[in-house]
Order: sequence, then structure tokens, then C-alpha cells
Amino acid sequence: MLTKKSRIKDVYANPIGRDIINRMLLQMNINRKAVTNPIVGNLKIMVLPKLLKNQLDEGFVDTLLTLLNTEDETVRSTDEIIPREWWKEAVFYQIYPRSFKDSNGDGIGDLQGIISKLDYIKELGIDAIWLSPIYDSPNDDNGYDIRDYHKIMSDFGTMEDFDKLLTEIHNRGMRLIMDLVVNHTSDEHKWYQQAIHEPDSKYGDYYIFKPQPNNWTSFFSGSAWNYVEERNQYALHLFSKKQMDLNWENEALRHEIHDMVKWWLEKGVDGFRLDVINYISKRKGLPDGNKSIGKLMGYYGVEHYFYGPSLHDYLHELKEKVFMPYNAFSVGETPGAGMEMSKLLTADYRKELDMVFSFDHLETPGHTRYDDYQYDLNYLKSCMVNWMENYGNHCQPSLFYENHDNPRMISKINANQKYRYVLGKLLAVIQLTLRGTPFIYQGQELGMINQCFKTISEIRDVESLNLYDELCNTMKEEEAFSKILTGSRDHARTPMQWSGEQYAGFSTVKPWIMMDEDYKSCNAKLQLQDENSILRFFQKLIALRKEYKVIYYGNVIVSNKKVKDLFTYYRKDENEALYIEINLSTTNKKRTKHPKGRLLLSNYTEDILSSKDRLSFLRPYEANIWAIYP
Ligand code: ISL
Ligand code: CA
Repeated sequence: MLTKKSRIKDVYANPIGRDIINRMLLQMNINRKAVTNPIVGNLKIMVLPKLLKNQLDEGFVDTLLTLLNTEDETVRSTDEIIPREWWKEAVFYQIYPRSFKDSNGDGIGDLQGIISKLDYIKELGIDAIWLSPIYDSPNDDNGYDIRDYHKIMSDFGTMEDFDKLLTEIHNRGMRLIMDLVVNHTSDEHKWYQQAIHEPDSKYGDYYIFKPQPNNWTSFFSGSAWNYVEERNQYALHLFSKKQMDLNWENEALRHEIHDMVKWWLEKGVDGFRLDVINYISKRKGLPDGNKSIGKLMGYYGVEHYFYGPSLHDYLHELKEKVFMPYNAFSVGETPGAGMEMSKLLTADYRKELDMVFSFDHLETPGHTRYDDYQYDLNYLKSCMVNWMENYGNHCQPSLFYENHDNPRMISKINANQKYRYVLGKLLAVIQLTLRGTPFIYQGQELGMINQCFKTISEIRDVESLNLYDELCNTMKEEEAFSKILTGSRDHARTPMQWSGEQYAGFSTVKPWIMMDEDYKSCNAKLQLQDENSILRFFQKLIALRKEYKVIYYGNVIVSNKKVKDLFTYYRKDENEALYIEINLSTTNKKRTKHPKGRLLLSNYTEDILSSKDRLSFLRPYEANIWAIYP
């Protein structure tokens, strides 16, 4: 049992203690050495707030102790052989249906549109498709607010269209992963309607009601509570006012969710991506959030639900009763969960989730998505090295840069068009040659970048629109809009760029969200005809990954760790070996050694350099994959 008198090193030795202190240091952009050096390590934990320049108050230590005394198990490390699984070898492709392909000329992507592009996805080398939500929804948060789990959203088509899509995907030897949004439902879902109109019915306890709100805030701005006149109580919503959090403590509710998931698995779905799944267990009594943590994180109360007391029990139950009987795959979206928590959620012998998405590598320390800064690839290197060396063989990393909630990665790193495609290819080399399961987001394979939204009227995302309104209380509209422009999720939600025709071949009419002129030079049709395009490069890279199985389970041996702007590593097993060398900067980078082997793939196609130069340095953002002798 850890107490205020415990030493910082003992708290840091606790898996949850380490994750939380690392998160605070990341938020404050303080190097871990600040707490890992022996002098500090021997200090009592209660001095930590002072050490961290009083950005955290006394209450933080109490919260920390409450959290870490709920969990003392550490995932045992092993160098046993990694168990083989299809999802450890697969390349996943995420589709945001609303923006993928419109088949009936209403400007909105749909299921028949996806069916018409399955051959394109298959030729890319994809093994499994993750579909963002396609269920009936009033679209307050574009489908992440579900009204009926057993019905297809009318914008996207019918259940017949879905059955056809599933069959066509399976006919091509691919798998389909659905999005499971069960932390909350739409306030129009019949469960919620019955909960507020018949509070004494079994549904009355399906959601989280309180006589008075606490200080928790929503991720989409404002309080996390709606006043419900019908019950003269307040109802919790961590996201939009129309996304009501479910009460997972209610066993009847959990069983209804289990039955719903089984219903889709009976249809032949191969697995699920589980939306904000680490938020489903809230601390008993729903206490106020600690002010200093809230100020630092930007959201109040998060410490009471991002790793709740019954999370593991609920996930273990879901795995045993639902996923295992169908051998279904599961990947959890777990914002805020550190590496140790991720291990406890995914270690194969714990039978909870197969994988998680951790987001710590998407913003450099001290930055949030809405901060205007240039992302440093050396930070990506340090994150990847940390996960490759410390995640362990009981756990499978997920490898991604983009999804429907984040701006385009190329734009975050370097907006100079000159480097656009060579940089996109560099990112692909890292994502598809490290140990882990890659998730490619629609358009990433084309090198799509952020769009030039001109006015707030072109923005569609509830998170951006709410934040804009909030910012306009304290700043001018232009300033508020430029802040939105930096981090808006809409950058990832503009129409897929299929061709140079009008509306990029996405639709025959004006799409539901704007797009700028970029599609005229960046589109799938052009790139399929260009041997050196990034699309062709992704095809070759995925084919290489399937040929060199060392990439799936081989060891990762990183060299030049301390060399800035140079990321080099080996993939080795008893049969074969690869050497990957990458220049993370826009200046020529001296090589520390010349690989002896065969160059398999490079993001530089033309060999303009003399062999001598060829040997001595790497060009800007150059990334090469060599086959070397084991
Ligand atoms: O990054 C985020 C918070 O800092 C958010 O973009 C995101 O809300 C969070 O990662 C959870 O995302 C998921 O749940 C949301 C939905 O809006 C997102 O699209 C989904 O990915 C609520 O369902
Ligand atoms: Ca349509």
C-alpha cells in the first residue's frame, strides 16, 4: 500500500504511478529524468507538486494514491515466442463512410460507394477494414451518437447494402471490423427516452443521473451534465449534449450490450474497434475532479473515469462471454491510457482487449492538437523506440498516425509541398516495418494533407464548432477560427480524392463538407498511373511486408539511438534480416555505416547521386529498406 510517505521511486515503480507521472510530465513538457534521478527518487511523494513547479496541488497526490492503490499487478515481460494471430500480420484500413465514396449523388458517402471501391482497397494489399459507425444516428457527432444499434444509418443505405458489403469483403479474403460505441448512446435512443420518461423502469438506471452536477467538463466544451426536467435530475455526457453516458455498473445493461454485439458477430462481422472504451467505468460517487489536474489536462474529472475501478472486469466479461465464443478481434480506443495501462488491457494472458490505440505520439510534449507548432520526428522516433523495447511480447502495438479525429500527419510535420510525398513515404516505412499492426486511414495512402477551410461556416465537426463558440467568449473571431483551423478533426473528414474530375470523383454533387483544389493534383486515378507515386509506394511496401515475415514477429534492434535526425533499426529472426535507415530531417544526413545488402525499397527513386555520395549520406527525409544477411 503506497502512502504520502512513500518515495517517488516506489510510486514510479507502480505501473499506474509511472503512467500518471509520465502523463503529467508530458503535459508539462518536463523530461522524465526530473523524477527518475536517484536523489528525487528518494524524496517522499508528497513533495512532487513542489517539484513540478506547483502546477499540481495537494489533491493531486491523494488522487494519484487512490488510483495506483487500485492496481498493483505488473504485466510480466517474456521473451517467449510471440503467439501467431491474423491481426498481428494484417494491415488495416480505416474508412470514414461519410467521406469515402458517394454512390447515389446526394453528396454523402455510403455503403454502395464502399462496395464500388473494394477492389482498390484489395489491390492496396489491405487485409481488414475498420468502418467508422454506420448505425442509425441523428448525426450530432457523425454517427458516434447511436440511436439504434440494429439499423443502418439511412444516409449510408440499408441492412441489405450492409450484408452485400460484408459478403463482398469476405469474397476478397478481407475482414470487416465495426465501430462499437457503447460508452454512450444518442439521447434519441429508446433506452434513454425510456430512462427519462419511465425512471422507475429497468431503463431508469441505464444512464448516469445525479441530483446535482459535479465539476466534470465535456470533451466538446462546457459542463458534462444536462438538466433533465422529466426527472429533475442531471444526466452525464462526456461528449456532446446528445451523447449520454451509459451506466455500465448496471448488469442488465451490460447484458443488452453483449446481446447486441453477438447479433453483429452472428452476421459474420470479424471484430470491433471499441470507442473510448477506457471511459466506461466511473469512480463511485462521481467526485469532483481535482482542479490542478483539470487545469493541466484541459478537462475536469478525467482522473475519475479514464481508468475506472471496474474497467478490467467489464472488458474481461465482454471477452469471455462475447468475443472469445466468436473468436472476434478487438482493438480499444483508450485516450489517456499510458503504456503500463495498455499492457494491462491487452496482455494476451489477461483476456481483455487484443490491442489498444494510444495517442501519446500524436502531439509532442506540452502540446495539444489545437496548438500551432511543427511536429518533431525525433519525438516520433523516441516514442516508437520506447514501445518497441518495452511493450513486450505479450502485447501487440498498434501503429498509426491518422484517423478521423486528427489533422493529417504530413501537414503537422512539414507543410512545404516540396517534401510532401517523400515525407508521406517516410512515415509509411516506419509504420509498415516496425513490430506492430498498421492502421492506414483513408487518403493517407495518397499523401492527403489538411484542407484550406476559409470560414467557420465550412466547419462541420461538433467539437470544433463548440470550441469556436467557447473561444469567441475570450478572443476575436479570426483568432478563434485560426485556433480551430490548426486542430480541427474536419481536416481528416474531407472527401476522398479519387480523380481530378469535379468533386474529386467522390460524388456528382456538392459534398456535405468542403474540399479545396488539392484533388486536381493529388488523386488515386493519377497515382495509379504513376509508378513513383505514394500510392504505388504503399502497394510495394505492403507487398514487401507480406514477403518478409520477419516484419511480423522478428526482433527490433535500434541503432544510433542518440543520433538526432537519424532513425535506424534492424528486423531480425533466425531466417532473415532487414536494415531500415531514415533521415528525419530536411538536410543531408551523414551515414554512420553503409549497409551491406540489397536495397529493397527507397522513397527516393531516381539515383542521381554518384555512387561515392550515394554511400556517404542520406538525402532529406530519405528512407531505405535493405535486405541484409542475418
Ligand atoms: O482526441 C480527442 C479528445 O482529446 C477526441 O478527438 C476524441 O474525442 C477522443 O479521442 C474520443 O474519440 C472517439 O469518441 C468520440 C468521437 O467523437 C470520436 O470521433 C471517436 O473517435 C465520442 O464518441
Ligand atoms: Ca450517398
